[in-house]
Amino acid sequence: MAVPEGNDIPPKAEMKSLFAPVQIPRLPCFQLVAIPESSVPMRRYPAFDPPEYLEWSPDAEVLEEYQQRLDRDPPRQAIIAKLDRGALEEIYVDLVRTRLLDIGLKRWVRQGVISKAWLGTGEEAVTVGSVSALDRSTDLVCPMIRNAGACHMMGMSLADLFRGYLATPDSPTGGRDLHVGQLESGVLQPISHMGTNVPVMAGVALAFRIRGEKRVSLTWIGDGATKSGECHEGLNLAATLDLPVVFVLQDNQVALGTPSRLHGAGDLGRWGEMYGIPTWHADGNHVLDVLAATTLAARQAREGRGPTMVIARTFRMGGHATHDEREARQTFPAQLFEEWGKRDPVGLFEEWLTRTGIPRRRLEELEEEVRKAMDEAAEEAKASLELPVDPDQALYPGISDGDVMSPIRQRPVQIS
Ligand SMILES: Cc1ncc(C[n+]2csc(CCOP(=O)(O)OP(=O)(O)O)c2C)c(N)n1
Ligand SMILES: [Mg+2]
Repeated sequence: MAVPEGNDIPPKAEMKSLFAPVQIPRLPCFQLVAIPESSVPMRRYPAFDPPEYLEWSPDAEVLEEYQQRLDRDPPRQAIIAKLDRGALEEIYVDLVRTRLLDIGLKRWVRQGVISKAWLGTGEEAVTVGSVSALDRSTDLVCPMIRNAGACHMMGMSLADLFRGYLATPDSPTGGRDLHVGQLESGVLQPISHMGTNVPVMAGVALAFRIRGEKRVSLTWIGDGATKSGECHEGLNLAATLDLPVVFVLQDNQVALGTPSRLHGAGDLGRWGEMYGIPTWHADGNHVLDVLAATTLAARQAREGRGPTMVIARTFRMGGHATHDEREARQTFPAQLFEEWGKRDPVGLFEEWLTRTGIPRRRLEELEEEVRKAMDEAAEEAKASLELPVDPDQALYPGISDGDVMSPIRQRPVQIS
């Protein structure tokens, strides 16, 4: 898709002032370098970004906390120290791609191409960090609405993700559902009902164990979803049977229009304990911290020592979906948006990378590549709108024949 003419996507502005120098202890693997005077921040999109991101510049205190988070924890630090430049750049690309997918969808909503989109702006690090910790050639994930990044990270095409929204006949679900997945890529298609994916992913983990495979399954659970009966049942099952599954509790402090303090009592941070599930806490806006915590959690699950949990606290910077952004901003005090706005997971990681010596122009280059790929994928998906929809195609081949369900053994759902 061509970038729209006009002033909604301005050229990169020069950074007005560089932030105050911060004393950051050196990681063993990285040579910290002075930030070049000519550095420019990541491209911002005034028509689509949360207001707190528009004039984003790194906050010295937040940045220091970002570094110290790893320094305080030697096992996590060791995991991060092993990431080479290629791996770090890949994580950056995954973060930017996840952000730009949201922006592409939001643009479509504005243009009337689709009526609504469920986005994960501000929460990208939870998804990108946890998927980066997996063995993507064998493990299996079940993403929720804020985890679209998992789909492209596992290998689904961006065009297919756009097609999911367009419900075209060639979309991953044949146009039947915007919750998409692709088993060949290790992505189990979720269903909308909150909490139901927890017992399903416990079942997937049970299948891995019965087959004697060293694979893990992973799913994300929203703070709101923790209140569902299925979620409780699934966690209990996984814990009782010691299944190799990782649960990432994505606590964005809100469920639809209800802040978490109103939808639950007690300390969500101790939630895993209730089931006897070992838990790692992570800063949900810190992609490396989530990556390191999930690596430790997945390692333990893969060793056959039962399910594990990562609790990642973050904040939803937008609405539940594009339709309620205004209400969402009224749900919490403006100050909270300001505080979490300073913790833009993409901006913070970009700053961290430049301090490890990756030139900012390299990051710009990567961002530009992602932006182009995103535009092309959106265009490619739109071309699928030309495909005729077969009126009989409302049936899942192999799942149902007319309105009669096929016997379970004839259904095509197979995890290879
Ligand atoms: C069983 C069930 N009840 C209600 C809904 C409607 N619903 C969709 S998302 C959502 C809130 C989810 O909150 P949370 O689990 O915190 O995830 P988040 O949207 O914050 O990522 C609700 C109530 C649903 N999908 N399923
Ligand atoms: Mg939530």
